[in-house]
Amino acid sequence: MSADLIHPGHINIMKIAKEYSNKIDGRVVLGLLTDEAIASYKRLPYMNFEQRKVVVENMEFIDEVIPQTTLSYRDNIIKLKPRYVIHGTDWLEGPQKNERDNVIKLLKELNCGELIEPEYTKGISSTQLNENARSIGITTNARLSLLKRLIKAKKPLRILESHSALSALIAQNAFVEKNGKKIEFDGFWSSSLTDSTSRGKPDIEAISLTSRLNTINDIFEVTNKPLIYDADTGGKVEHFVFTVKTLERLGVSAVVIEDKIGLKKNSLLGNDVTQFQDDIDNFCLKINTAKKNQITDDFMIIARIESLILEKGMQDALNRAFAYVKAGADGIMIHSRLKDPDEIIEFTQAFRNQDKHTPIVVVPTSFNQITAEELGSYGINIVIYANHLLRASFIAMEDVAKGILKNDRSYECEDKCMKINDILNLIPGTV
Ligand code: SPV
Ligand code: MG
Repeated sequence: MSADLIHPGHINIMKIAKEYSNKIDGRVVLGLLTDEAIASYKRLPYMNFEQRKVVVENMEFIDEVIPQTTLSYRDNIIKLKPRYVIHGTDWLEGPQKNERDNVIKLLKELNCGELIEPEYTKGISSTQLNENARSIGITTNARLSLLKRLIKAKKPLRILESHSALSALIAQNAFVEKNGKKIEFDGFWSSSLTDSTSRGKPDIEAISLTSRLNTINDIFEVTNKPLIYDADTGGKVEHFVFTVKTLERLGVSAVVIEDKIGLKKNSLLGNDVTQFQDDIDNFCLKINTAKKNQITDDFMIIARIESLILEKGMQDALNRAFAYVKAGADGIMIHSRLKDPDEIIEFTQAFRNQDKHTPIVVVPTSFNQITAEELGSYGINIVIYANHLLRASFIAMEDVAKGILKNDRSYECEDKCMKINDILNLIPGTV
C-alpha cells in the first residue's frame, strides 16, 4: 500500500488480511511503498514514508510494516514467502497491472502462496480524496518543503516556466501516460526572462521583486506544486537576505542566484554582450550570508555557475561549484548555451566524481535534443524548461492578431482559438 490518505477501502483490505492470517495463525506484514516507489508512477504522497509508517503500524490488523522500495513486489515476496498475498482489485488495470501479472508468476514459481484480491471499495478512492484535498489548497510550509522531498524521491524533476496563473495551471495539470506511468511537471520556474518579457521589459533585473511576487501569489492561489525562483544575481548581499526571507514567507521552495555582477544580461547572449562574472569569494559570501539568515530548514539556495556561458573553461566551473557548495549552497545550476550537451555532461561527471549528492540543475534551452530522462541518468536532479510557455503563447497570439487584421474579422481564426464554451468552463466557478 501507499497508505497516504487512509480510507475505508484500506481498512477493508487490512481486515481481510487479518482474517486470513488468523486462519493459519500467521502474521500480517504490510509492504509500504517508499516515497521513491510512489513517485515513480504518480504524485508524491502528502505524508512521507516515516509518517505513513507510523499510521499503519499502529493499526490493529497489522503486525509488521516493511518498506517496498520499488513498484515490484518481487523482493518482498521472495523474502517473506507468504502464505497469502492480499491486494485490492484496483491493480487489475492502470500502472500496477504488470506487477500483478509478475506477482502471479512469481507465486507459481515459488509455489508458496495464494493471491487474494478483495473487491475495491466503491464510492471512495485515494484519487478522489486527492482531488478534494487539491481544491482545499496547500499551506505555505507544505508547499515550500515539497521540492526537497521530491529531489529525494525522484530523478530528474521536470520543472516548467510559468509567468502567470493561467500558464501555471497548464504546468500544474498537463500530464501524459507512458508505460502505465503518469508523467507530469513537478513544479514551476519563475523565470527572470519570461517575467520581464511578459511585462515588455528587458531581462536586466529591471522588474521589481514586488511585481514578480504578485505573479507568484497569483500562481500560488490556484496551484499546489513547488516553485523555484530565478533571482538573477541576487543583487547586493544586504538586499538578498531580505529577498530570501520574503520568498520563504510566500512558500517558494528555492532561489537560484547567478555568479554575475554589474548589469546582468541574459545568459543565452553569452559573450555577444558585455557581462562580468563575480569573483569566487564575493559570491561565496553572498551564499553564506543568505544561508545563515534563512528562516526555514527546507528553503534551498542554488548557486548558478556562468563559467561555461562566459567561456571561462571547465576547470573554473568546477572550482566554483565546489567552493559554492562549501559556502553552503544547497544545489548547483550549471548553464550552457551550446547546441549539444557535451560540456554539461562533462561537468556533471567530474562533479559527481567528488560530490554524489548535491543537487545539479540544468536548463536545456539550447541543448534541447537530450531528454530529461537521459540528463537524469548522468546524475542531474532538476531539468528546467525555462521559457517555453511564453514563447509558445507569443507565436499563437501574434498569428491570431495578424489573422484578424488580414481578414478584417475573426471568423478565419476561430480554429486557432479555444472554443468560447471551453474557456467559460475552464475555470471552476465561471459558470
Ligand atoms: C531565465 O529563464 O530567466 C533564466 C534561464 O535565467 S536563461 O534564460 O537561459 O538565462
Ligand atoms: Mg534569468
